Amino acid sequence: MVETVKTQCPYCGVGCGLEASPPAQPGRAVNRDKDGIPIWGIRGDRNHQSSLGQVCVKGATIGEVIHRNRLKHPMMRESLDQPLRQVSWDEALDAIANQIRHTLATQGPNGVAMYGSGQFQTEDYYTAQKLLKGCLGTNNFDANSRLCMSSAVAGYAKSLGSDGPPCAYEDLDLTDCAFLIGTNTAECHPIIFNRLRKNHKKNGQTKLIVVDPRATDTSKFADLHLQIQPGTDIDLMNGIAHLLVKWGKLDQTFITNHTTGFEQVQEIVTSYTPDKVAERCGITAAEVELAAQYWGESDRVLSMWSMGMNQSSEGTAKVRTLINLHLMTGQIGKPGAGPFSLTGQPNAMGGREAGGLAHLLPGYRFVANAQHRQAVEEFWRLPAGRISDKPGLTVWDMVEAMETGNLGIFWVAATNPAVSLPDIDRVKAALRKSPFTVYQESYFPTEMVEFAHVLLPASQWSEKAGMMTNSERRVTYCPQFRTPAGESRADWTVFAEVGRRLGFVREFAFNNSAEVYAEFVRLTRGQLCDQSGLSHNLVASIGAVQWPAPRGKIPDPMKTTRLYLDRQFPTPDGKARFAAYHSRGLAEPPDGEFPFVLTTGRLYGHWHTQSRTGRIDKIVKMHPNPFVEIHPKSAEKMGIVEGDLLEVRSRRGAGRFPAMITKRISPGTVFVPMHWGALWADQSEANAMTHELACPESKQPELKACAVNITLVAQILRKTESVEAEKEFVGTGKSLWNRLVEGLRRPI
Ligand SMILES: Nc1nc2c(c(=O)[nH]1)N[C@H]1C(S)=C(S)[C@@H](COP(=O)(O)OP(=O)(O)OC[C@H]3O[C@@H](n4cnc5c(=O)[nH]c(N)nc54)[C@H](O)[C@@H]3O)O[C@H]1N2
Ligand SMILES: Nc1nc2c(c(=O)[nH]1)N[C@H]1C(S)=C(S)[C@@H](COP(=O)(O)OP(=O)(O)OC[C@H]3O[C@@H](n4cnc5c(=O)[nH]c(N)nc54)[C@H](O)[C@@H]3O)O[C@H]1N2
Ligand code: SF4
Ligand SMILES: [Mo]
Repeated sequence: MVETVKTQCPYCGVGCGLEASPPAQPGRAVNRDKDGIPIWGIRGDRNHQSSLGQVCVKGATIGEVIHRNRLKHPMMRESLDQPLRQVSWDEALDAIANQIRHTLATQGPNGVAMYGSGQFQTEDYYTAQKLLKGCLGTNNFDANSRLCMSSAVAGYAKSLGSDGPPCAYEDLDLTDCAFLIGTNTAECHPIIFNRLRKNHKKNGQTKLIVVDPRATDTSKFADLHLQIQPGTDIDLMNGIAHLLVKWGKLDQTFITNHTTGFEQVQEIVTSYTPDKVAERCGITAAEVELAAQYWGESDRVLSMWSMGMNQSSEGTAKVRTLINLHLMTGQIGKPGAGPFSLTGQPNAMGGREAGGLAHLLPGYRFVANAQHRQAVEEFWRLPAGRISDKPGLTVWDMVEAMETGNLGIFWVAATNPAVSLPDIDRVKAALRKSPFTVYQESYFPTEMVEFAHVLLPASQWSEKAGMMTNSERRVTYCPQFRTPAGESRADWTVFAEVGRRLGFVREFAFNNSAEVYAEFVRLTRGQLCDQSGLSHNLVASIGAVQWPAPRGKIPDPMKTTRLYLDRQFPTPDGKARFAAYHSRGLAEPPDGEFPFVLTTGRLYGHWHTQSRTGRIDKIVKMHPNPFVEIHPKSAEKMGIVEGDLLEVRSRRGAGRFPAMITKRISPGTVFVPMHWGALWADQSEANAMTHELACPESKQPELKACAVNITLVAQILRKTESVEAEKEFVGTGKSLWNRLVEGLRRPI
């Protein structure tokens, strides 16, 4: 009899602990899905310190979808206009190894590129780094974290000396001022939000500030919602800094002993008077003052942020400006306080630890640092100089390299770039030019299938064993408890097998993922993200633990760790760095032709491109179709009523969405959710409109803002008309979405 197993939720970066129990339980009917197939039961793990038994709808329903619509066999084709044919693993792996050899011979190592994901386990990430950066000598490994956390990574590294969120979830209970900026925590990190709300409700003194151009389920509970214009975060934060300086609400001792560069910040913020800031941000001066007052008067300020900050052409500057506020008030390195990035994906943190971006190496090391390269080369027993000193291509560089014929192989795993990259029509055109694209995926179909020459079935969470690190640096062991679907294999085993076929037999002599992890942790020894004291066995037996977890000390899973309690930062002089920035505004501001700012983001039930959540009835019912949020004033001016079909057009492309008229959005802004790719709705892709312009420091694209115009393309029919129209579609086999769009609306 298989027992209940403990694991981590494979969706968001909260990293809730889950318990999975087998379909058959003594004394109970077998747990089955709607088609009668036995499924594992999922519930929260009360002993997991990150979530204490809580789960949201995504985690709770994961059991319903892990077996459905799976990609089961390798498939191949010579060109994209041919149908895919089923092939053996041998044939597929040989084809990949041959293409890599051919590319190395004709284009050199930089013709090889891999695009991975924060949904990898740490072992997948590590094996890929060793293959690309070590054995093949190219740093062309990037991950979807480029679209997600890279501004946070750059901001932490530049301001504090290293990546690594310093805080812990326990700080949610202890803070007396939570500053939530660019995060819809209630929908996207719900269990973190619940925990914060508990403190907020119980303790009347705790203040909750939300900075977001939209009113969201998060801002609903705020004591102060600053509904700023998109892209004005730096103005606001410099405005808060201005007042803190003016009011003398500074921690001078901290500034003097533990930081450098405060003078520049002090100078730059002098011009950020409340009136000026209020005007730029589209809020009132009193609101700016109140935010500064809450910040200045609180003993423990905890700021949290995600994509409204990171996905910006000045993402790193936003993050560093936020960290400035913490440094000037000494709000870091103590319980209940600190700058706390909320990680998007379940193991984007592990990815960063394993060096999973084009400029990183394992153990929070950098490609550009000669000592770091040498340490990793020696560890991997590679010849000196094998690791290139140049950062690899970021994912957008890879798109451009496909356009110019500079990639011989583009290898994609655990991400769906045919939906999630900006300027998606351009991306699709580039993918069509790629001579050889490998796509490693668990589900079938997804939008990316259309662009794959080789399709490899990936075992997913529950079918492979590995580690994931969540937002608070807690590492959870995720065991295998189900049989892999069809012929699917764990991602890391595929990378290792290709490595062996290319002659790197010693490098990839791993028998299982525990051995991969054991090797990886040795590379973290003495680094900030030290987890050399951890192993699969240890974490499986004692439960999830936070790093730092150095060798020689048995970590205590009940103990909370925080970074920088000693106020020593991992910079050469041990001090944190202030950074003074003026805002440069949006990369593509609205103008006469494109008068609205389009912002994009998430909904509570859906996960990204819907490969899983689009196949769960309960969630589809929750969020049945895409839409565009538009303010009543704008709608009225254009004669738009709720449900009308609108075309949202930017300089790059357009999509069509039913209007959702709401005061949640400000008049000059519209919002479209990112979840509907070509597979799930017709012409409703958020990324048809977005652009690739990115932060110069983090190379993270500004997915949160582009300029668009709006036209009315079809009016919603009155109720009686729509019932008739609905009848016409019965039995035509069209999707509910098509029926809605074609049947319930009259073209203009
Ligand atoms: N339900 C659900 N949860 C998820 C995910 C999911 O797909 N679905 N994905 C996970 C992942 S990978 C990520 S990265 C996180 C993302 O989590 P969040 O960042 O919380 O989610 P988003 O909806 O992308 O964006 C957050 C907010 O940024 C605001 N925003 C837009 N522009 C600006 C701006 O200029 N300034 C400010 N201050 N705010 C702005 C938007 O209005 C939006 O409400 O969620 C994770 N959790
Ligand atoms: N307009 C707009 N675009 C955005 C964003 C936005 O806010 N607005 N957000 C960006 C952000 S923050 C993110 S994180 C990205 C997310 O974008 P994507 O990474 O493209 O989204 P997912 O749908 O999560 O894709 C992950 C895929 O991996 C597959 N998969 C799951 N488990 C495994 C596994 O173990 N192995 C393999 N090989 N495959 C597996 C899933 O089935 C799924 O198809 O989108 C970005 N794009
Ligand atoms: S909050 Fe995130 S980690 Fe927790 S159950 Fe929901 S999706 Fe999973
Ligand atoms: Mo993300």
